[in-house]
Amino acid sequence: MHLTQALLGILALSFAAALPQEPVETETTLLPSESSTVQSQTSQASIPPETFSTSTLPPSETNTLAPSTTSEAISEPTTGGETLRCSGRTARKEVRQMKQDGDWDAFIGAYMSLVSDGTLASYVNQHVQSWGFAHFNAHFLPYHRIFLKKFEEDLQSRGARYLPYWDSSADSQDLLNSQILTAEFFGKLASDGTIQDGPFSRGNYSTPVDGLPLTRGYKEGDTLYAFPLIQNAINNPSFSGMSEDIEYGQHAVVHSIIGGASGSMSVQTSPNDPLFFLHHCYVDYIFYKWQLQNPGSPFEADNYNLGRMTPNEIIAPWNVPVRNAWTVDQACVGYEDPDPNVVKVAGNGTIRPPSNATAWLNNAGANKTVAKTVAKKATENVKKVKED
Ligand SMILES: [Cu+2]
Repeated sequence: MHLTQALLGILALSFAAALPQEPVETETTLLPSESSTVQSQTSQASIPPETFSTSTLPPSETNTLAPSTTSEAISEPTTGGETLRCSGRTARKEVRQMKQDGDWDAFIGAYMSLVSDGTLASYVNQHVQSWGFAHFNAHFLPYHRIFLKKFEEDLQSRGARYLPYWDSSADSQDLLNSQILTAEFFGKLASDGTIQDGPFSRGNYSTPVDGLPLTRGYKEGDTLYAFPLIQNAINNPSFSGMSEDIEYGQHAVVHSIIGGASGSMSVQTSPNDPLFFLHHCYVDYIFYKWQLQNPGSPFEADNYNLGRMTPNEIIAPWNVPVRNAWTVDQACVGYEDPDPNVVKVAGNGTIRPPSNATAWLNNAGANKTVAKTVAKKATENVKKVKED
C-alpha cells in the first residue's frame, strides 16, 4: 500500500514536471460538463431540439456498426463506462454555414465564457497530459472525438448550438485569401505573427494557459489537403491505414501551416488556438465519412505505432471507454456535408501537393519514416487525381 502511494506520488510529480506552469487539476475541475451545476444548466429548453435527418444518420449504420464492432480477437466485456449524452445533439455544420444560420454569435459567446472561467485552459492541459495516449497510435481518432464531444457539451451548456467544423480542404489552394482567416471569423495575420483583427486578435484574446497573444505562421504559397486527397484516405478500408494517413497527412499539415515553425497550433498546447477545435472537428468529420463508407468495419485493435487499442480502455479523464467513441451513434456525433454554395472551394479544381508538415510533426515527436511515406503518397495521389 505504501508502495502504491509512493508510485502515485511519483506519477503526480512527473505530471507536475511536464506542466510546470499549472498544477495537476482535480477531476472535478477537468470535468466541467459533468458537474451537477453545469448539468442542471444544460436543459433541453436551452438547446433547440434538432434531430438528424435520415440522410445524415442512416438507420442501417447503427445496426451494422454498433455491437458488431468488437471482433472475436478481443474478448473483453462490452458494457459499462460512460454512455455519451445524445439528448440535444445537433448535426455539426461548417462554420460558414453556422454564420449564415445565425448561430455564430452564440458560439463565440459560449467559447469566450469557457475561456474566462478557466474551462478552456483545462482542455489545453488535458491535451498535453494525454499526449502520448492520444497521438501517433490508433487512439488518435477516438480520443479526439471524445475530447470534442465533451467540449461541445460545455459550449452547449453556455448557449452554443454545436461545435462547427472548418472545411480546410475548401481553402486548401488559396489559404491566404480564406474567409476563415479574416476579422469575420478567426482573424487576419499581422506581420509579427499575432492576429490583427476579429474576436481572437491581440488585445481581445490571449491563450488560456499562458496568457500570451495567439500566434500563427502561414505564408504565401502554403497549401493544405484538397478534398480528393482526403477522399483517397477515406477509401482505405483499413482503419489504421486511414487513421495514419489522416493524422500524419491532412491533420498534421493544417497544424504545421497554420502554426508555422512555433505558433500556437504547432505545439502540444494547440487547443489554445480556437482553430484547433474546428480543425479537429473536420478531422472527426473525415472519420465519420470513413465510417459511413465502411459500415460494419470491426473494432480494429491494430495499431500503427505503439501497443494495441482495446475496447475497454478508458479515455481519461472521462470515464469513456474507447468502444463508446467507435461508432458515430455511440459517440452521438453527426455531420452535415458542407454546402458548396456557402463553402466555396478555392482554386477552380486545381490540386497542388500539400505543404510540408514538418513543424508540427517535429514538435510532436512523430515517426519521421512514417511522415515521409505519407508525404510521398500525397504527392503521388495528386498526380493520380489529376489523371482521373
Ligand atoms: Cu491532439
